[in-house]
Amino acid sequence: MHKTDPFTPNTKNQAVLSWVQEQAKLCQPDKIYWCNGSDAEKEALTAQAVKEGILIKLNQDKLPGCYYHRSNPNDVARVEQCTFICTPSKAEAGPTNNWMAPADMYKKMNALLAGSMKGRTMYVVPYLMGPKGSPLTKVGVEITDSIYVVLSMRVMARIGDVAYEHLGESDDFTRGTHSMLDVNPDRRFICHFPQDNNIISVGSNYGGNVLLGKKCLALRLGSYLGRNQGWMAEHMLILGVESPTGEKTYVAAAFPSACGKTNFAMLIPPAHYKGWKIWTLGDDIAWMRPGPDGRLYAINPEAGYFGVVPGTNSKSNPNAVTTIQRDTIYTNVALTPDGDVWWEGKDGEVPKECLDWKGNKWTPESKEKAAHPNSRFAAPMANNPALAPEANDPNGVPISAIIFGGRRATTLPLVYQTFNWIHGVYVGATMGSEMTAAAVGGAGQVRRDPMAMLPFCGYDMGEYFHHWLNMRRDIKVLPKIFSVNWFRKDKNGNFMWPGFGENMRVLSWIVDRCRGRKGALETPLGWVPKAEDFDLEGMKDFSAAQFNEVQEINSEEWKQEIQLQSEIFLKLNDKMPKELIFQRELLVSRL
Ligand code: GTP
Ligand code: SPV
Ligand code: MN
Repeated sequence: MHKTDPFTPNTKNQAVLSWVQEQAKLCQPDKIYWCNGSDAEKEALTAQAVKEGILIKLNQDKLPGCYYHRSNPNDVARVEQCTFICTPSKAEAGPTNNWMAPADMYKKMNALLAGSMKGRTMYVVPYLMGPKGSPLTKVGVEITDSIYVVLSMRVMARIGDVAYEHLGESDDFTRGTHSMLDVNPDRRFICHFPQDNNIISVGSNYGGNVLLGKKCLALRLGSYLGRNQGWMAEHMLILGVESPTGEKTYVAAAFPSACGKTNFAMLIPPAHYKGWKIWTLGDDIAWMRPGPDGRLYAINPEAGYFGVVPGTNSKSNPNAVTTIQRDTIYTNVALTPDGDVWWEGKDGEVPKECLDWKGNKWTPESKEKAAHPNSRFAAPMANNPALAPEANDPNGVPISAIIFGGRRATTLPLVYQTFNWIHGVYVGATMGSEMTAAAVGGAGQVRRDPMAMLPFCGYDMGEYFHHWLNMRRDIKVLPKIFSVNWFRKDKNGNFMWPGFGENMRVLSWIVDRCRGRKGALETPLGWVPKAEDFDLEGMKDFSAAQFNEVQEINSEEWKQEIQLQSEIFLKLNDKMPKELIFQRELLVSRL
């Protein structure tokens, strides 16, 4: 709808209008700003954010359209302890989620939100999760008092009038209310009300807690809706592998937070893969449903990347380096005197002096890191040189392989293929990973993170496993399921596998397996590549003997691993599908 000033509503949708009025009555903002997603709006809001000191304009010659943000130092990652699933019964949220009864949580949130936007502007951000015209696409409206959230949302989602057009007169949209309050960890809550299609987030201004289309809608509410409606919302990247003859194979992969999805989705193959090309569909979230031909089709509901910055360089991820050269919001990296950004693991020289992520003077002698380990970029996917043209296809792409991978220093080999769908679900359900800086607390500890969804499943995890098993009936052409581990270490604590672009070698074997082109060896875990089938060409520092080491299956370690899996079996006890209990027994007997 055409509008002349941002302070008059730009929609006639009654449900949106009355809900916004209700929230305004509660939060009492000075003004209500109705976002339409235009470029003029971006310019105006960016200028406002710079004026208020929320964003710092970076060197526009080096980084056109790029801005810098420092968060409150107490607010740098997701907060799982403060994340709640508010279903009528505790059982519905399950034993792996924090729970509070909806009425109690609404009461608590309303008390915190009351008058919270006095002296502030309330921004109304309509957005789409998914490409225009897709049957999976969802409409959300986020209310926020953070201009940083508005500007990040316009990178991460398709915002503005396009969402109101999709919504029409319907009241079927996800309501999301966000207020930073005073950014105090004691008043930080990320609350989901699946039955009401509602999200309330207070006390934070960090991505995963406040960009409500992302983890809150696309994963927590999405997984809940998907179970009821027969589709899947997953913490997965989506990529396409194109062969020299133009054959395309699509792969989805679930790795926990900060375990390599963005890097894998943007992979550039080693030099001798002439004519091979990897296309990025998505780097964090996949929505998947069975298509009319019985295959499993995936879309990426997002429109941008909210990626881990440290370690990004032209060796590890050249496509990301290009992607974040323009129109990017950097959060919690270091700032150099010439208005450039810096982080540990960046190309080029270490700056002699800069300001660290807290704004303090930093030199190479400093003990602390210049960039926070969970510093992030928000960049539009359109900047990615490897963006697949199909990324905007409303039908999505047919998935041939699903990969599960964690961060494991021991035990887990580089790659194996599961025997079938049920076995694959077991491998996903029991996967473990070392915790990372993407969530507050516990970094480095191995924990069970089923399908990389432990922090993101919006209902009982045991029911979620049942849903995975049930999907087998609706998907006629089942994707093959694989396990990978890029992070195995040797005795000296060094990664055994070079990773990054070299992961193409693993991907290439996976594609060949999906297309029935390569044989494999049966092991107790599953199918592994025969030595002669695994491409080591051109790897100067990696021998066939090293390949055997990184593939080693150590039965002592596996006995311990099965013990560790008890963590999830005991926690979910009566909800654990019997198929998975049997799979565990089968693994024990094979070992
Ligand atoms: P979220 O955005 O938190 O969901 O994370 P992500 O899964 O997209 O993780 P990302 O690709 O950003 O990688 C996070 C960290 O893993 C970075 O520090 C990378 O350098 C490291 N990493 C990624 N791929 C590899 C790899 O193949 N080998 C090794 N050793 N490290 C990797
Ligand atoms: C993750 O933690 O898995 C992320 C970053 O992708 S955030 O969006 O902050 O959750
Ligand atoms: Mn993620």
